[in-house]
Amino acid sequence: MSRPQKIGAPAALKELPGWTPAPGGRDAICRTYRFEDFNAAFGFMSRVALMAEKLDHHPEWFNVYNRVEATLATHDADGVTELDVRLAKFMDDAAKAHDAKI
Ligand code: H2B
Repeated sequence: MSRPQKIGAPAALKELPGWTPAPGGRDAICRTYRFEDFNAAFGFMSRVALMAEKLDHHPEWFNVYNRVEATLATHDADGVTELDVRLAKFMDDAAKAHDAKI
């Protein structure tokens, strides 16, 4: 499968309110979501996991109870691509569906 070209975090972030550059100087974007409880957070993660498999594009993420910290980058491209923008938008929509507080 051909992988998308690197666009870089600054270009991607113009399309993604709520997302920020990942710390540590790597070309990646991140966002933290907070939900009502673990059930809502894990429901969100399940929804995103199914899409990640479909896209063959997977988030780096960390969950504690109602909080999900997500980092997106395309490892094959060594940076941020349109695939990350696509997954980020899907995650924002899914977060709304699971009543994310942020
Ligand atoms: N996810 C992300 N975020 N970046 C990748 O480059 C990537 C991936 N590559 N998921 C895929 C899987 C690749 O490792 C497999 C072999 O297709």
